Amino acid sequence: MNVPHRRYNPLLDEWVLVSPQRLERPWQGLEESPPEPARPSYDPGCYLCPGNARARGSRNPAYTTTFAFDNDFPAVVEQPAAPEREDGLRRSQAESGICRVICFTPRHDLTLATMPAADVRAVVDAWAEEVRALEARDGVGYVQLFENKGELMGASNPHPHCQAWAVAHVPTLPARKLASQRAYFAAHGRDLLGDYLEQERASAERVVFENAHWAVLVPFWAVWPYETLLVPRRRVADLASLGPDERDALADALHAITVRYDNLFRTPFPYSMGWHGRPARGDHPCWRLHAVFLPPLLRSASVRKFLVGYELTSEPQRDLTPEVAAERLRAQPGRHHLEGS
Ligand code: H2U
Repeated sequence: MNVPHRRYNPLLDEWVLVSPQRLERPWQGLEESPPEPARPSYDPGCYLCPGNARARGSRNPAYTTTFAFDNDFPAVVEQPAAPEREDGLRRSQAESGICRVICFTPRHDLTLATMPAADVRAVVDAWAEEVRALEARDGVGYVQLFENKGELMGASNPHPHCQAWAVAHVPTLPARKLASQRAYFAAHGRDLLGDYLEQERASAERVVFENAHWAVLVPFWAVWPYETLLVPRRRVADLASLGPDERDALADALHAITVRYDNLFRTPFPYSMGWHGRPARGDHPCWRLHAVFLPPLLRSASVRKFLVGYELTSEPQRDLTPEVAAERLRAQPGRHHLEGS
């Protein structure tokens, strides 16, 4: 479909405008500066490296695998928060919770794309355990796990890490996904993402990578140029429910997609990645665990997609089709471009 059209996102119940011809327009706008040169394996000035002092004085242990700690600058806190208010159309709600930071490895210079498979598996285990432990705490309604990678995405530190924010309310996007998956399950008796995965595997057009337990695809409704969806072949609703083989296969899938991202423009590919597991409370047979990768780069390592004018005021718009994006990612070698060089 090489002409402008709209596509529906059944998970978020919203539309995206697809304008493939827009990539032909000349670009005289911002070019991002090239990423910083190779990093050292240990940086004495890094707040997240083993043995170093953090910004508020705590000292990291000399950790040798993953390491998680309470965020020193949390977005939510456990103390009793502001009371609820309703004043006409002016409504506010108390919010409370816990913010954690999870370092993937003691090595300052690595990423999910360049870490050994066994170490990525350790990250998967740390994610599952962090989410499980946070969900077990009183008053937690949802745990959002996310990684902001690269300066372009506003990461404040290049040391490989992610964050987990446990909050009392189910936030806006997971709440919308809950409503959509619930409605679909009520109407069809099957889960929405399971049916979607089956349809995509049948045509294979948008599938980038598959192994025995996971698939990575550019969703039909992708907004960001090289956005991908990582989804398990079995309906599992949260990270902690993944079995050992599924965790190994997840490490393999994470490696596969992040390597292809780096290879695409031969740069450490920036992205925001988020896990969407089921809400912490209640039974959710409709929910299938999934992760989204939302990378901003469009044309090269230095030209990004801006979601501004029409996108901010009307609806998201993308410039290349999800099918072309999937084809380009699929064509990338599974071996990292820096490996062996
Ligand atoms: P980002 O790179 O995505 O901003 O994540 C880094 C997090 O680490 C950030 O939330 C926390 C910041 O608050 N942090 C600490 O908790 N202690 C520090 O000493 C530095 C950074």
